[in-house]
Amino acid sequence: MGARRLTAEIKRRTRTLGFDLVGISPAGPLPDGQRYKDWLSMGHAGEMHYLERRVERREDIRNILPGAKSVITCGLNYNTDAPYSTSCRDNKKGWVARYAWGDDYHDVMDEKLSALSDFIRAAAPGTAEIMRYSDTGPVLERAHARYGGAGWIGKNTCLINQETGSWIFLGELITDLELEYDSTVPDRCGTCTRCIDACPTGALTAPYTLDSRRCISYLTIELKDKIPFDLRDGIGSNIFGCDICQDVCPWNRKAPVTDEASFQARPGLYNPGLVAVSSLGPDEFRALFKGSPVKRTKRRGLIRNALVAIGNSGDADFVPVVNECLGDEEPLVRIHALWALWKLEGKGSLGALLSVRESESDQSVIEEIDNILESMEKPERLKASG
Ligand code: B12
Ligand code: SF4
Ligand code: SF4
Repeated sequence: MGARRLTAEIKRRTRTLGFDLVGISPAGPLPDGQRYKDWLSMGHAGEMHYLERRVERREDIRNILPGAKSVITCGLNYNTDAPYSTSCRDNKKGWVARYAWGDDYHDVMDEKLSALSDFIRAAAPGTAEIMRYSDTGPVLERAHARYGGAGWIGKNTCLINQETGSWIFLGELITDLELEYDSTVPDRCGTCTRCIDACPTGALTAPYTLDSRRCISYLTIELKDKIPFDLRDGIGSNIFGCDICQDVCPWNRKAPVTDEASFQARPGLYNPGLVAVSSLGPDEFRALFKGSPVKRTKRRGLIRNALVAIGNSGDADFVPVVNECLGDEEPLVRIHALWALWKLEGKGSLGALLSVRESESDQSVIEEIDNILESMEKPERLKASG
């Protein structure tokens, strides 16, 4: 089969498999490699040290598959018809990012990419190699998607497609097959800066530049340790990931809704109650998040995040659940419970803080108390704590 016919057949198959986007680009050195290295050297990857490894593979995909000729990028819509985070204002609830409401996309994407790979092998019997990735390897997925014409990179750094918006997962097949290639599409951000203006932690430090160390998605999912003191206020009610810079994007205003059943919100994951999340025991956590992206934070990380949201709620009804968390076996939970208590009660929390300081043996928790006590001395911090 010739390259033209094979390309058409592959694209047709991506549609029947349920993919919403497809774009094919030639394998080879990416002009974006330098951008990537600059990003790393600015420290923007934070603690995600795996991003510093195998840079040469990200720069040129042929270092993953020698002899690769084509990258077939596939996109899968995960948007549902539930309202955006920017319209949910109930301070008793936390926000889980849209991408994490249903089943883990890595599994869903892998199944479809594997089926596409089987199809290509059958259609082109001489094909030696096909490799597949979806957030599972050293591949600059957005860059390949852009070169395959699947969309442009927005100022929020997401891949945006004119028809489908940016609620799209990416995955790709790398193959030694020669195919017909798509052209890039123009950047349609224009003069808009909504995402930059709306980011509550200033993570979009410039158009097209994201500093992970300030991004709520990083702070609530990737960061395993305590959340930096001064960034907690900006996290608002986000307890797993963040959708704000996509919620405000005009290209998502009319984003189509997916018919992928596995991305529909599981019960309890759309805008969950903060009391319920902070009270999860280890077994409940495991059962609720089996096969869900949320399991990545582990129980202690999710409760850490919920306590930050509670601290930001300004709602004293949460004090009993915060007090429960002060007795949690995980120091990470105790640290953020102390902070939440301070945020909810201001100077009224002083007695509790001092009494915990007497009995606490974990150094990181003691440090947190000292930080809070120091902040109490500063009137501007006190004001912020309500
Ligand atoms: C590390 C990582 C993160 C980090 C850093 C994100 C970032 N913006 O760099 C954190 C934890 C913050 C994160 C957050 C999210 N992530 Co993430 N993440 C990744 C991961 C693993 C690597 C990305 C990376 O290498 N970043 C470093 C930067 C420098 O690279 P880059 O963003 O890919 O940009 C390159 C090109 O796009 C190009 N480029 C960038 N800007 C421009 C501008 C111009 C003009 C040009 C010409 C080129 C260009 O050059 C860059 C360097 O080569 C990818 C999977 C993968 N393997 O690619 C998923 C991925 C990017 N994440 C994804 C998702 C869904 C998210 C979240 C929406 C999840 C959430 N709701 O919380 C947020 C979105 C936050 C945001 N605004 O980006 C999707 C994005 C899909 C899409 N439509 O864009 C990916 C592709 C996973 C997937 N397979 O679907 N993520
Ligand atoms: S995901 Fe949230 S914190 Fe991260 S850049 Fe977008 S708006 Fe900012
Ligand atoms: S909000 Fe505006 S600037 Fe940001 S990605 Fe969307 S169109 Fe581009």
